[in-house]
Amino acid sequence: MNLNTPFLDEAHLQLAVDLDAWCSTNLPFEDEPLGTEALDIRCKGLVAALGKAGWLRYCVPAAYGGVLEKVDSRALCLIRSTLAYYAGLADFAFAMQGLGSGAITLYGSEELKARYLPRVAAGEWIAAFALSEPEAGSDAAAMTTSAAPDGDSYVLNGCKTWISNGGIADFYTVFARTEPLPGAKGISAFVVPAETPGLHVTERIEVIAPHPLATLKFEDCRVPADHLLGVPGEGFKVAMQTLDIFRASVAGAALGFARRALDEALAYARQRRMFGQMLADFQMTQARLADMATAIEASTLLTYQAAWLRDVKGVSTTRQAAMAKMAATESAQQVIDGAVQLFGGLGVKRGQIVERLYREIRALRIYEGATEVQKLIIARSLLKEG
Ligand code: COS
Repeated sequence: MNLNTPFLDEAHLQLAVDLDAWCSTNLPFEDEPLGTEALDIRCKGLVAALGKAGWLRYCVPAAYGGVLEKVDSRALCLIRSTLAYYAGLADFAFAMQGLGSGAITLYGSEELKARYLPRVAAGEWIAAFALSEPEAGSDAAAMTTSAAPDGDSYVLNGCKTWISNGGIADFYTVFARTEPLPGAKGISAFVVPAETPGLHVTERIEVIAPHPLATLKFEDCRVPADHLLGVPGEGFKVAMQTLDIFRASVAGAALGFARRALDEALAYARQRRMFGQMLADFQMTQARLADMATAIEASTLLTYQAAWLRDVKGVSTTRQAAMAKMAATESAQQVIDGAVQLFGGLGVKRGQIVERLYREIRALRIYEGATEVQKLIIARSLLKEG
């Protein structure tokens, strides 16, 4: 892995080496199709293992059990990249601890932070982020889930879907309307413990690269007012600011998948004989490998630049995170497709690493804001500036 960029310091490089060593012994290649129950067990096991090894401590600040004073965007990207290189489900388990607790780190009261973050860091409690609804995916502000104030609590009603960790989470960061205002206005954010009466998991969703995913229903689900994150009515910004951090980390994961595909393609091209020579001897192969490597390096720079701007410059990185997510996920799809093509028939055979990568990369171009949403974000930011 070429991490020779000005955006990473010595501690990051050491983190990458240490995590790589851990992954190579703790994350063996596993790809047998799992039913919902086995998948849940595998995922819970991964969260526990990542917690025990201390990697989840990068998801929270030092004051609440973390390694670093502030959550470091570059560390998140590096960790996701390394985990994704070995096992998509391990990357998923790590990412969701961060995304599901990110709004607590940013906006939680002292009590909420002290209660939730150390347990997230230890891998004891599983976190989830509940924003999307059946009629509010890309258009997140179209959500209709309501949270009506009632005494010292809020009563939630509505439906959330595509919720990662749905069914195994110990708590959900939920976005709901506290006032009947249009669009992004009037939305608030809450921490909702999974055992809260009125919160039901109504459907488990199966996808091409399986991970726990569910639809949730809220029926008169009463949440204490002190579970509010930030100011009532400002929840949309809470969601967007959380996504600003984790979109860059999606780019990190895409880099890991793409790097693995390139390594697999290189190894195969060196040992596959055809037409009296090695696959690697064909100029067409060489051109493909060159394109793959260059795409990865370009995306690496964009990704760590976005993370560095947040960590070091402390500026808003909405546009750069969108660019990094779009570029890294789109190019990783091309890189992995190229690797599958080099493998020929073997590339689509179940059990091959490149086949698994081909399924794993696809959702990254959709979740946490599809490529089309990232384009909107980038263009709006440019136009606003002009
Ligand atoms: N940081 C802080 N504030 C932000 C922000 C950000 N990154 N992005 C938007 N806002 C604020 C805006 O400044 C605006 O505030 P004001 O009304 O005070 O000016 C408000 O939020 C509404 O913003 P905007 O008008 O841009 O909202 P839109 O409804 O047009 O939606 C997109 C914007 C499309 C970018 C948003 O809906 C989105 O990100 N959709 C994808 C959702 C997603 O990622 N879902 C995946 C869930 S996790 S798998």
